[in-house]
Amino acid sequence: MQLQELGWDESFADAFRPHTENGLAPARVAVEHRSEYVVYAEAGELRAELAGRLRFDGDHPAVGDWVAVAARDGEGRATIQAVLPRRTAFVRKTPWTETRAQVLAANVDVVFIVCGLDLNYNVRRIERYLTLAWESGAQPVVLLTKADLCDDVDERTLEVESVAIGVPVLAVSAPTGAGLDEVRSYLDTGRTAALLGSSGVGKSTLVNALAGAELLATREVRADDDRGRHTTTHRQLVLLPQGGLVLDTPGMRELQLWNADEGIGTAFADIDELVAQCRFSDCAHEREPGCAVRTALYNSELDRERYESWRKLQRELEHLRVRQDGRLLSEARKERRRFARSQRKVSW
Ligand SMILES: Nc1nc2c(ncn2[C@@H]2O[C@H](COP(=O)(O)OP(=O)(O)O)[C@@H](O)[C@H]2O)c(=O)[nH]1
Ligand SMILES: [Mg+2]
Ligand SMILES: [Zn+2]
Repeated sequence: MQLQELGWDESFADAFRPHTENGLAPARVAVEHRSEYVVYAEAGELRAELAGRLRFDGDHPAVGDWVAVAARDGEGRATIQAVLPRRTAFVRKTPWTETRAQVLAANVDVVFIVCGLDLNYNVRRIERYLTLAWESGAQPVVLLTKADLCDDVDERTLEVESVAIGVPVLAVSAPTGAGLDEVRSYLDTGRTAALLGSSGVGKSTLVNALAGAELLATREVRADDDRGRHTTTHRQLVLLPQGGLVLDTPGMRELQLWNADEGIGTAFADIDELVAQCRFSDCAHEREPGCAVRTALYNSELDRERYESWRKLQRELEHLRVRQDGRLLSEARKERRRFARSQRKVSW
């Protein structure tokens, strides 16, 4: 495999330079299993485990990361010794109760937000994904799949465009091939796109259609059996035969926000602009005089559901901040207690 085909470039090469002296080789994380990774390197596909040092502290590599590996020739195995700084990262809060970040895709150039033009269609969900996509640093593109099952594709596309400001919206169909060339135009050699969206929207089917081969397993959906089964079980970076890489992900039941102050500002640039025009800089848009947001709602210049969607995401970010502060506090408290205990020992 050629590193350039895997997305390697000058700036990653610069970041890697210190590792060259230690005899390490660059590789890109393609699959993450519970205790093992698959990485793509110049030598080909390798199974890799984390060096002990990385296992116990620091950020674990995510799919899409560039890493420095010590390869064991002839065994097809390697040890990951370091993770290079990420250029972009699509991050959510883990779906579990703990307040931690989970990187779903690292170093992707494009985030494809995939939404089906069938029962799955939901513009509010698209706004949520857009918030994290903008925050990731990658370019967001909305893909509306199953266009062959929808009678008003143009209308839906316009509707999504109105909530996805400045974002390309493409309607695609795997069986008819409609829109696939446009999708391919984002996938030049060495470029990486992540596919994110609910289960069953057609992410893996799309990868197969782009590749022109059955690279990934897809699911047969039956009307009475449409819940809770995932064919794609792990995130996976796929090198397309014609060049370009796609990162396929299992369907997500929920996408909880992680820090996304910038992302929400860009995803809701229209509301941000209004907020800037409110008379008071800390306007809560409730009863304050001179509130540009309420005026826009009143004049129907701002859609009420979009506004509610923004409020909901803002509250979620606020809630997250409180919990992050809480976690920092309790960690600091634990540290103080440890310190106090060690002092007591010294004074004996
Ligand atoms: N009619 C139609 N069905 C599709 C399309 N894309 C995917 N499907 C079907 O939707 C189901 C789920 O597809 P899959 O790729 O497994 O979804 P994923 O969970 O997002 O990876 C499968 O039965 C596919 O055949 C499409 O463009 N049109
Ligand atoms: Mg899938
Ligand atoms: Zn206001």
